Amino acid sequence: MARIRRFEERCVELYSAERIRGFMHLCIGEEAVAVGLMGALADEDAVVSTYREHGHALARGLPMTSVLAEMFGRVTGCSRGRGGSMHLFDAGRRFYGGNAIVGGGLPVAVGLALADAMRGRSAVTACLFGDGAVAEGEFHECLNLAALWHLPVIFCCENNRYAMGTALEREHAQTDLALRAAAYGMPAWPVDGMDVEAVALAAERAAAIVRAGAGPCFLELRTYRFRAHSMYDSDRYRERAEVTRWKERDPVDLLRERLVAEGRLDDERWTRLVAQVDEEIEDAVLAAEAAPIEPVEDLERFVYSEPS
Ligand SMILES: Cc1ncc(C[n+]2csc(CCOP(=O)(O)OP(=O)(O)O)c2C)c(N)n1
Ligand SMILES: [Mg+2]
Repeated sequence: MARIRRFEERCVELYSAERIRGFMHLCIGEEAVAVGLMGALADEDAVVSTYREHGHALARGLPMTSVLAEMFGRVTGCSRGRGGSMHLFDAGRRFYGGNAIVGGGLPVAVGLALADAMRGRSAVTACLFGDGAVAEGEFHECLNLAALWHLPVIFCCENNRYAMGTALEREHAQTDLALRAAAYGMPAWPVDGMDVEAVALAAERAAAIVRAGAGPCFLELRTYRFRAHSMYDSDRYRERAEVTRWKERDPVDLLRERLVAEGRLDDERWTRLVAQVDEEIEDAVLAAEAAPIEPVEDLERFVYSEPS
């Protein structure tokens, strides 16, 4: 979580310096969701993510160098620099985006799970999306089909209480999102998304249910983004006091304090850990800056798939 946090804090500086361009959405405050969930998945499982996916990608094991190079628009990026922050993709790690379309990953995830089921594989697909996606038609179509066909999907709703500037209660007639999913006949429950251990336990339980062939599960991961929706958002739709209140349950601090109390972490080890992370980040920045952009001759490649 510290690695994701420091990475994104550095991305803010790089964005201000115009090293990173385009849209950028940060998950600062939501790191426990990424880390808790990915720990419950195996290499053969699939992940479908959103545009707020730096943390998901790093926790899934995409190298920081390939993530940052992508954000710099370099050919060494995981999507050859063509996708940027919102389109991190790594088929080898079964990380199927990064998607700019709210809810756009849901049908992709159900399709992947259907393919795995048809091929008799035991893989599960974890599908991440925001509370905003729950208000869309495709959310309901996807949950319905996944439940009807007993598909191996863990639906992971990152409920950070806002869809851009729209608060949960201004968008949803029923704000208990797990209850909405339960209507499709799948196990669905709310989870403290600020507590990485709670997320990990819930994800392990959900993965076990789904892997056993019982059909999909739904986790409502209650979390909060500490920063604005994106780099272009002036963040004037919520009270400062609310942000401050949520920051009191900062997921990184919560775990660090717990580990210190249990005698499993001390200041020296923590400082060393942060220093290691910072070194990894600076190496990634140097590598991204040194990497080339895609040659103009390649611009038309991948419009159609290439024969292998
Ligand atoms: C289909 C679609 N409608 C609208 C948008 C514009 N849009 C981008 S992000 C966003 C809010 C989504 O909120 P949520 O799903 O809660 O995710 P969060 O940003 O909070 O992580 C909207 C409406 C979009 N990208 N795609
Ligand atoms: Mg949201």
